[in-house]
Amino acid sequence: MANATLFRDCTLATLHGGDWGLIERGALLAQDGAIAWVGPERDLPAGLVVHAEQSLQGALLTPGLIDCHTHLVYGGHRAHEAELRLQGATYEEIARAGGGIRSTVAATRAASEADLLRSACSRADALMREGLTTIEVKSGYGLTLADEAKCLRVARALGESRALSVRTTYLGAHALPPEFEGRADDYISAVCDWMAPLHAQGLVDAVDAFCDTIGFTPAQTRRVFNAAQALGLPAKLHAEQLSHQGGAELAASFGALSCDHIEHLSTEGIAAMRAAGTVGVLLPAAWYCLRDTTPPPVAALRQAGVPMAVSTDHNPGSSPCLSLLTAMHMACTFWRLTPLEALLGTTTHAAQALGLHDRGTLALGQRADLAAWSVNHPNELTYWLGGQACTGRAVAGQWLPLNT
Ligand code: DI6
Ligand code: FE
Repeated sequence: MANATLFRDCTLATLHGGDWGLIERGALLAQDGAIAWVGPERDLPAGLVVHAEQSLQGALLTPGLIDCHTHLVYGGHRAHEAELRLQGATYEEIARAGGGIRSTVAATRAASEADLLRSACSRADALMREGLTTIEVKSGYGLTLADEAKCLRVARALGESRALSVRTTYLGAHALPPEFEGRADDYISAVCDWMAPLHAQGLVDAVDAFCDTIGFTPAQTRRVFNAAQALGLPAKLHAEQLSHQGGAELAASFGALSCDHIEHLSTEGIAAMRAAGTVGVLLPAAWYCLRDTTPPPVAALRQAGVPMAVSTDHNPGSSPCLSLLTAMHMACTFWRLTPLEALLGTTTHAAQALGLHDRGTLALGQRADLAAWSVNHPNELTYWLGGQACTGRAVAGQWLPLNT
């Protein structure tokens, strides 16, 4: 059945052409889930078929926000490790002592699918209160075929239980599970073997790996990417987070959608990403929580024209962050992104980092995924720190007001 909702009485930030694309007193028609008309209200063509009207009461309307890098599905939490870090222990020391990712792996394996879904839904709810309409969710805390499948099924179920698009990423190469101690190459063989059955179950949209000193080597990462390529799955990479490994060049050589973290990215890595059209995903909340001091080379990325996305990296270890607006604020405050770059980083460029071409701007034919905000100008989205600026979302044209 045809369905057309006219959103009116709003200021639009269309992000057209990579700019704010502001339209005062704007209107937007969502028809059958997509944007069928957008522009100043006074230019609305006569005779438009409209089934429902939604006054946004002067709100700012942006594309719905996209969190393009999260580890949302896991059991337990690691508040005790955060406390150890406050006393001086480093993330790497905790990981090497058997804590870190491995402790979450144990809790995730022990958790039921229902429990994992419950906790993931409550985290997603927090993100959706800030205008989130699309989220990427990585596996990587199961590390057996059955447990990776379980986590990816939970991610898919999240998309069924909430008005939210979910993209899944297989991150089997996240950490070495205890049963493979001393046999990292064997584990990578298993990670590659599991990929086809997971993909056959419709559980995998992209493949990621953690290429770092406490993760896997570039050679091991290459094996994972070769397996992904053979299945036609796009690559993403946790690259150059704690050290420089040349992971960015490797990922770019596979045409990766994104390289994420990239604090220790080299000039060669930037050039390779630029040539491959790979997005640089900035994760300031992880950097902040780990009290890191090496910032990603934002000015060089900007100068090279590498698109930058911004994400929470939500995970129980390095980034228990449930606020994409806070991550955007941090990207501006710590790394001097402009407020426009931060918003592009959670809309247009975040969509690109997920290989999605149907969202991220307010343009004809795009999905009508929208966020409404009680602010006058989009630069306020990275100005306020906390508060409740989001007044509602629309997902595929369906208006979902926030009851504050
Ligand atoms: N980098 C990260 O930021 C997360 N994983 C990774 O490879 C952290 C995961 C964790 O500490 O649980
Ligand atoms: Fe991560």
